[in-house]
Amino acid sequence: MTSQSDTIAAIATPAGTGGVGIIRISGPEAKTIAQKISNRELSTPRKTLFAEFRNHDQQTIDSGLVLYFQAPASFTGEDVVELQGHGGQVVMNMLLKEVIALGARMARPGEFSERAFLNEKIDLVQAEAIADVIASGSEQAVLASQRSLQGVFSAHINEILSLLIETRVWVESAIDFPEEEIDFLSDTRLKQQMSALHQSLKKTLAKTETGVVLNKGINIAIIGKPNVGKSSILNRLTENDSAIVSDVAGTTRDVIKEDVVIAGIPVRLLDTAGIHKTENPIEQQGIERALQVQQQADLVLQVLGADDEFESQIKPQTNHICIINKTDLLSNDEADVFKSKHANVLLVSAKHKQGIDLIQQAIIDQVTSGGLNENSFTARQRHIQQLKTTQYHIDAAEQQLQLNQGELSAEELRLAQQALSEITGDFSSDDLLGEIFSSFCIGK
Ligand SMILES: Nc1nc2c(ncn2[C@@H]2O[C@H](COP(=O)(O)OP(=O)(O)O)[C@@H](O)[C@H]2O)c(=O)[nH]1
Ligand SMILES: [Mg+2]
Repeated sequence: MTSQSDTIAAIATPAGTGGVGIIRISGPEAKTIAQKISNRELSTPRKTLFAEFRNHDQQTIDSGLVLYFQAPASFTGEDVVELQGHGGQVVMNMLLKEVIALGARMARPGEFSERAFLNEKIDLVQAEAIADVIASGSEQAVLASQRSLQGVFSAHINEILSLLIETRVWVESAIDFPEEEIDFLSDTRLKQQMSALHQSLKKTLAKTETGVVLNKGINIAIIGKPNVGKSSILNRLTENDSAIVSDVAGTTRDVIKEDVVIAGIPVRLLDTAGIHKTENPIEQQGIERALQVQQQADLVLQVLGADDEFESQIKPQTNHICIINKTDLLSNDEADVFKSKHANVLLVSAKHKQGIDLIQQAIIDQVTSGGLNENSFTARQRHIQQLKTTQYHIDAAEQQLQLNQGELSAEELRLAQQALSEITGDFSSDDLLGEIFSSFCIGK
């Protein structure tokens, strides 16, 4: 970790041209540097001043607003100044060069957020949420990442953490007072506590999994034989004619990618070549790609045609949604009989726009536990891993408790707490922090 006694600066607005460009400076020299450049006294924090920004030769480089936040009441917890000038690459770079010449150094990606974390303005989950807000792929993802930023996800973690600490204290005191150990450890209240911990963890894990889906989005592959209507289904889901639909088998060869938002979840749909035996080398390549896409997808829409021997082809698989298309070719009786036998298979007619809502609902059901709501937050794969490790150690602690092994149980609980604390960053290595913040953009 670098020392925080230096002053960092970066262009906080995106590269390119725009009406306004912002340079952000944070650290002990921020105020002095900004005063020199603007030739203004920054005596009142949060007061907006208009100023000319001058270089060392007193030439005017730009003009704009100066905004000063006094430590600790700033984003980073340090003195922060924003110079808001004109949004041109060259003028911004000239201004930044001047700031650097006056004693600041270029900020690394994510360094402002990292300082906010190190100064305990935000926890690690909140810092990650800042990057997630910026990268959000749907309106729901924006709202959910704002909730993470406001601490909704952290509150879930802290709740489990306090349950866990309570349990630890309980078990540790049983070890410290061995004459009472038997009673302590076999106490039904301790068992209840353990089960409350389990429940709480399980609930949070499910919500976190939904949070990752919202954050990262999902890939869905549309797979099936030629001519069953895969491309037609893609077009219905995207509500435009992205893929060529034709009664000529083998029309789709390349993988067609379309991004849509389904009930708030950013989805990448992948339409593929129909899978069958063929001598055509181009089609063969397409089929190979289709199989690859199928393997890598988070979810597969397995499409069968109602004009084919479809019933024998239904093979329930995890992460698969089975769809019978062209059901306009079935009689009502045929459809009813089929439905009574296969409740989980969707009957659809892409041609008549029927059942598309069923596909959307099935997707949501598969990837979220109970859909999205106003409590959903965003999360990352890292959080799921830590929660699973926590769960593993709590399971082990429970087993040791059943064997009356107080010390081993206490050790497992300690490891569980450590794993959980890595989520919010109460306990974290420099490596982890480096990995997280280096993926941020510059100036954030
Ligand atoms: N009757 C009927 N025909 C359909 C339906 N969906 C697609 N088709 C037709 O089936 C043929 C193949 O469709 P396409 O989407 O290209 O299938 P793909 O090869 O699986 O991508 C086209 O002639 C479509 O018009 C449907 O729901 N009902
Ligand atoms: Mg096709």
